[in-house]
Formats: sequence, structure tokens, C-alpha cells
Amino acid sequence: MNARLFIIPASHPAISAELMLEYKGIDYKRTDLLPVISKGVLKAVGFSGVTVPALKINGDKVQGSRQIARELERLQPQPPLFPADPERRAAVEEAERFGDEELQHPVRQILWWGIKRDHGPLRSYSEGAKIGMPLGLAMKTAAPIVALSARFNEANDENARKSLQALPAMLDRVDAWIESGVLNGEQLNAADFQIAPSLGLAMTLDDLRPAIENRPAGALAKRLVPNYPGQMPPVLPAEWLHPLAGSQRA
Ligand SMILES: N[C@@H](CCC(=O)N[C@@H](CS)C(=O)NCC(=O)O)C(=O)O
Repeated sequence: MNARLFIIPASHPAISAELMLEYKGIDYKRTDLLPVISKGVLKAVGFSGVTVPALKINGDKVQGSRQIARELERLQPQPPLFPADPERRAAVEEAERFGDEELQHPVRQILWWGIKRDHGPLRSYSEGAKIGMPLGLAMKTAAPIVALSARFNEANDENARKSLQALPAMLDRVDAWIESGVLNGEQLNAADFQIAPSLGLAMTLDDLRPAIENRPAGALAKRLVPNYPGQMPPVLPAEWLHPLAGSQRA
């Protein structure tokens, strides 16, 4: 198979796509893009949307982590990303939908809020990426990219705070899916690959890691993305973190 994946370093849905390609044993080449600039590049190479992950595979273009999951399953059914049993498949698809539509964006908004506040950690999220220029230089010119990304993702105070308030209930849902065997079973599935990177990215924030790492959701992230790139020292106002205080389950 001839596959090229377009990503932004440390993008959680892009890591979902990488994990699924690896799980399927499909060799691929990777093009690393800077946020914002990625939109123009994706258009230039013929994608209709402006987000990563974007995959060119055997001449076709597939965009979006869930669409990529289905295309990989179609092209190479083994090992499967979805259970054969219809009821179990429906449960996996619901967890996958939740990961994409409900969990991904709040984590993205919290991250960009933090990077907007302190550009310093940005470099750690790009470590090892090949963005076509030295990392040091890219970081010196990062201010407009950070400002635009924060604006594009509506990572303002109100939304960052709302995202933090929503996190405990979302972690409970992930734990419940793990306890009922929908997630983190012996046989991994598309929902595991969708959700674990969002948890992994959240755990790169020193402010959030304690609320996640010791619960089932944290175990899922450690299993699938033990070395998630990036690290952000404490940056969120203590008062905003109150909703997470009770969610450090052992
Ligand atoms: N829900 C979509 C989200 C894709 C998405 O929003 N990706 C972000 C990176 S995490 C992106 O490409 N943003 C454009 C930018 O940062 O300029 C998916 O799972 O594919």
C-alpha cells in the first residue's frame, strides 16, 4: 500500500491515525506540518478539508480520524478495528464518536489556552518532528501561529474553564467503558485508538495528569501512548482546577 499521512506534531487525532496504521501493519510516510500553515498545505495537495489527520492512500484522500479508521478497515480488515458482533460494534462506535465529538476539542482548547499563556512548552510538543526548518527558528516565529491557533480553536478563558468543568464527567464515562469491556480490552479497537491520544495529550499537562494517571482512563493512555510528546508545567489558575480535585481515583 502506498500511504502518506499529514499530521501536526502532537495532534491527538493525528496520533490516533498513526496508531491505527501501525496496528494494521501498514507502512506509511509522514508529512509534519505546523498548525495554521497546515491548512494551506492540505488545500494545496488536494484535500477538501483543512484539518489533520489527512491520509493519501493508494491515490485516495481520506480526512478525519473516524473516516480514516473506516478506510483502513475496508482496505485491510485484519486485525479488525471494530468488533464483528453488531451490539459490541455499536458500543465501540458510540465510544469512538464520544472521543471524536466530545473529548477531543475540550482537551485541544485547554492545551492552546496553556500555550497562549506560556509559549515555552510549545517546543516540547514538536520534539522529533520534521517541520522543514530548525525547531529553534520555528519557535522564534511561533507567536502568530499560537495566537491564530488559540483563536481558531476558541481557546479563551470561558471555554478553557468550561472544558475543565466537563472533564471529570468525561473521565467517568471512559472509566465506565473500560469497566464494561468496551475499551482497553485484550483486543484493541477504533475507540481505544480514538480516545487514548486525547487522554495522553491531557496528561502532558502537569495540571491535569494527577487527575487522570491513577484511574482506568490513565491506564489506557499509558498502554497506547506511553511517550506522548510534550510537557506543560502548571499554568492553569488553581481555581479553575477545583472541578478536577475529586476525580483522582485510585
Ligand atoms: N475531529 C477531527 C478533528 C481534526 C482537527 O481538528 N485537527 C486539528 C489538530 S488536533 C487541526 O488540524 N487543526 C488545524 C490547525 O491547527 O491549524 C478528527 O478527529 O479528525
